[in-house]
Amino acid sequence: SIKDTLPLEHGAHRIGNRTDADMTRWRSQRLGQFIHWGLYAIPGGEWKGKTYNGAAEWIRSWKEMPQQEYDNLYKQFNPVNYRPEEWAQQASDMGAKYMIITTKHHDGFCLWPSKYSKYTVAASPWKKDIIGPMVDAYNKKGIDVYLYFSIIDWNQPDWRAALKTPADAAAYQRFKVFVKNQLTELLQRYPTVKGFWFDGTWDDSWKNDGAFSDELEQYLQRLHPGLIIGSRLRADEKGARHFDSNSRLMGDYEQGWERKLPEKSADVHGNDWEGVMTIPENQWGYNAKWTGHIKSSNELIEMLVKSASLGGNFVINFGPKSDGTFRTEEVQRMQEIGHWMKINSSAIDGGTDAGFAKQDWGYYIRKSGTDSVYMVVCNVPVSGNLRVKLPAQTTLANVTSLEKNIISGTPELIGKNEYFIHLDHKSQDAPFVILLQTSKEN
Ligand code: JFZ
Repeated sequence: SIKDTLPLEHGAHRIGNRTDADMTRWRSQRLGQFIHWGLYAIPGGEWKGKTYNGAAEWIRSWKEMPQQEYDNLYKQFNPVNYRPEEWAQQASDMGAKYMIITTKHHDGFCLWPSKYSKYTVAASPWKKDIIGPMVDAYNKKGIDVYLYFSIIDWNQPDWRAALKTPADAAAYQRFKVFVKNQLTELLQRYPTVKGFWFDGTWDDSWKNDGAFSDELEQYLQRLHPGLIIGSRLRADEKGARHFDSNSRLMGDYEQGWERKLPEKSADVHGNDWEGVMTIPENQWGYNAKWTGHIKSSNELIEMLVKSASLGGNFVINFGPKSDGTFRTEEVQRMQEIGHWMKINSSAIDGGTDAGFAKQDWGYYIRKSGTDSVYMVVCNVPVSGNLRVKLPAQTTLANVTSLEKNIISGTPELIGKNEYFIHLDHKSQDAPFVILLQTSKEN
């Protein structure tokens, strides 16, 4: 419920979604790859034979892990099997159109040789930049790169979660200059990047400084026109995050969908949005022991489909090992999703909400701006009859399946604007797609 009652200096600066070419491109991409890679891949959720139960990239905050020992892990960072061209090939084969890489997670370790920090790859045995070759390799495959950047920085003495004293305020002032310097440096070093994926913005120090997040966002977008920044960077002057105190989205898309997805169209208020998803329950960085439920490729495909059907992007996270290779479970999912995308990606690319009444068999996805509506069938009814109810004044011009031998005969008219599509083969091992060409009745 948008109420424009409060005058805000640092609230949303735009009503509705961006319509420029960069954002239109982002909106058409729909499938992304997230990569969490850093020093946390070295312990991989274990320290001195003990297993950490939290997310692997948070192991530094575990009481069993001496922080000094964690901070010295940079002396072991040496991913001798890092092949960015292979990463990019795998991502491309999966069907990812963009990727997000952790340039710096909460621990502060920089995967690029930042001139503003000593705590970088340059000080590690690896010595070399990780980010530059990655950006080049992915771009060569036509994949856009976004830079994850944590505002929380456990390595910077000036970083504060809260400002309790004038000394804290002075330190944080210096920290903000440092943040701005690092972000400027990243854009200067990697000019082809399409945006930043900010994180670690929930502390009081940050959210009580809406003016700074506002100025920073505007500064970055002046420096790099078209740059895409999600809502997680921002707070307004009253400390409201993502949405300002008048309930308007700040930033370019809603960035709060984290290991959960919207259920229905009303949940996203017409805003651009992106969901980020882990394969296990809650592990972003590499954890040697995955426990709990591990999502299958079909589950991830269904989430991708659901996201596209609700006008959002879906980003699957991977946590490479410290040597620079991916665990087999992740490789397998990339390949299986890629296999599915090779047949069905036309249902995903440029997909958006079709505006049709939801049916139990799955999801409708409209190719944005067209009369093509894809039915992605995830739950096959035992009757073999897929119910399709068209909106008023719409007729069915053509029905085809993307894979052969799925539909039997022609659709059966069973009521006004309502059909059964009969299936030939009821048993399927993955979601399958039927394309409806619709037209408006005169
Ligand atoms: C953050 C990080 O702490 C985590 O390590 C990972 O990088 C993830 C992508 O982002 O974790 C969050 C941030 C926000 C929410 C949950 C976890 N949230 O809004 O629910």
